[in-house]
Amino acid sequence: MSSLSPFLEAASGQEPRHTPVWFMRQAGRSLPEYRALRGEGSILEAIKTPEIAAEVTLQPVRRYGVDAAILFSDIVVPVAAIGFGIDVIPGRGPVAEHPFTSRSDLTRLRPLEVDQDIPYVIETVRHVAAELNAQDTTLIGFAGAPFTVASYLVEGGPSRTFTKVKALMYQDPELWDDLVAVLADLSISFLRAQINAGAQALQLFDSWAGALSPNEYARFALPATKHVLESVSDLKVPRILFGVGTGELLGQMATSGADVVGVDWRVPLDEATQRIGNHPLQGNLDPALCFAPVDALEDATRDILRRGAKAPGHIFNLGHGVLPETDPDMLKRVVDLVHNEGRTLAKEAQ
Ligand code: 1CP
Repeated sequence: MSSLSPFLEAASGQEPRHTPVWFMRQAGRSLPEYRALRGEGSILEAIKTPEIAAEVTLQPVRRYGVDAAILFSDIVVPVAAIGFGIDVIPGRGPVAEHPFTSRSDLTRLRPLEVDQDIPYVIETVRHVAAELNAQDTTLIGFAGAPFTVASYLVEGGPSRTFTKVKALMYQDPELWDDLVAVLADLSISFLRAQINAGAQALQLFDSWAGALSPNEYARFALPATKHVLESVSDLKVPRILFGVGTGELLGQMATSGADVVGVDWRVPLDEATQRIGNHPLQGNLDPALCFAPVDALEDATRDILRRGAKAPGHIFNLGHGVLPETDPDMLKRVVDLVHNEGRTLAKEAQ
């Protein structure tokens, strides 16, 4: 038997013992034990408390038996830690007190000094890695891709239209390039710190890349994303790149240096693998289907397992994060189905 976990087997294109599964945002508000532990207030405070952050990271592993834990953290942790002035408002998301508007704002973005700025992240990772070591569960570290982090800094908060970001890209492309270069360096330091402390895989979240056209993605987002992924290749851990609404970008994402490409629910995985080529895929159950009748949820899960078999490796996940109102029992059903039937359905479909 291989010494790799099922997650790492699938991520490296080997045949896993069972199809691995985890859920983006699995540690979040859908778990009563999370709400009980965390209470009110900014998530950034919880992240700064290693005992709480480690416990929250482990809660979904215990409840669901997922194959990976994702560190309880946020994509804005590095920019917050260097004092850009950003907080995460409950029910809303990251909000910047003074958004990034001009060249002088670059002075508010200094390099990350891991030991001084985020010692709590290192401590949390060490704690979780030690606990998971005895199991076959992989710890995933993560960071935001430069475009998606920039969108919060420039818009000042969550956005649907990305008007300020696009205005900046087109008005002052050199300033944009300088901004994403600084954010790339922050994400590189953040990822390296997590892997050095014991995380065994990494995911780069470019959640809002789907707001860009293929030309915009090629010009304004992909180069900095590539730089991040290539700068961590020496760490020899699987690198996952994920975004939402990226159907028309999947071919470019495959050239980013990512080992595994995350796919949202809009593109069936057999179609996605034609666009992506020879990479394991991660995805892609619509998180809203957890609110549908159980039969529909299970049929959709089986369909994804069959289509995922066309890729050189499949890590089951949702197509985006767990929605806060989700009934945890529905996710438990998905995990059990993927573990019990995943390999059989995949073999039948191959
Ligand atoms: O399982 C987990 O919950 C792991 C921890 C995790 C991760 C992977 C959190 C905690 N945040 C993230 C990444 C993150 N943060 C992303 C990429 C993933 C994705 O697309 O869902 C993004 C876009 C953010 C920014 C963010 N932070 C938002 C989205 C706002 C928007 O633009 O719509 C929100 C709501 C947050 C707050 C947050 N971060 C994490 C949690 C559990 C929460 C909820 C609030 C809380 O409990 O206080």
